[in-house]
Amino acid sequence: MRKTRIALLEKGLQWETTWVDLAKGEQRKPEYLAINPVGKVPALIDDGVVVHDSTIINEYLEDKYPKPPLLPADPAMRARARSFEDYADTYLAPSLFKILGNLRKPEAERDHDKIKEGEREVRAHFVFLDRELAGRQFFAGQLSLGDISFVPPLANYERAGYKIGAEFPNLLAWWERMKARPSFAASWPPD
Ligand SMILES: N[C@@H](CCC(=O)N[C@@H](CS)C(=O)NCC(=O)O)C(=O)O
Repeated sequence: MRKTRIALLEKGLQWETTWVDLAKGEQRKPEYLAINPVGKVPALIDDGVVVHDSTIINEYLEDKYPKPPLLPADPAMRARARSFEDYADTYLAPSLFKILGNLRKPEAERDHDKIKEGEREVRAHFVFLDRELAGRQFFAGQLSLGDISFVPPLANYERAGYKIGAEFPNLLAWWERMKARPSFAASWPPD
């Protein structure tokens, strides 16, 4: 998953990818369930330790390989970074899915009301995110797991032909900052 690839790249870590073909249901095969009993990707195997769920993998990487840090030192700012990490997964991604999940379907099967609903929700998220970035380079002061978790959903949004509007200047400047990082290009397309 790109979120985890970005964290690995930002920490200068090397990895090897083993692809699990979801369309063929390989995630439900006993060999994979022995690694991740939940039957989802991604999973990380590091020195024999198995970790699954992209958020937990990134937290593990931060604990095991603290330099360079992807969480601030101050507890309040760490909580802020984690809140934005959760916001990307729990709030932004489902709204984007209402749009992108439909655009992946043939035109005749698309639910246009759902797309409109997603677009309205995304706009409200952008209002919030733009406000939270006022006077800040990154969501929690320095680059953190919070910023990283927004990259895959927003990159999907752009690939679908959408743009973050100029009415969200702080969000737009932050997005350009994230896209300028070497980890952005190096994490896509997947290796
Ligand atoms: N919260 C999990 C979500 C994992 C997830 O839903 N992975 C999807 C692919 S993006 C998957 O494995 N789907 C296969 C399936 O549900 O059978 C994470 O961030 O790692």
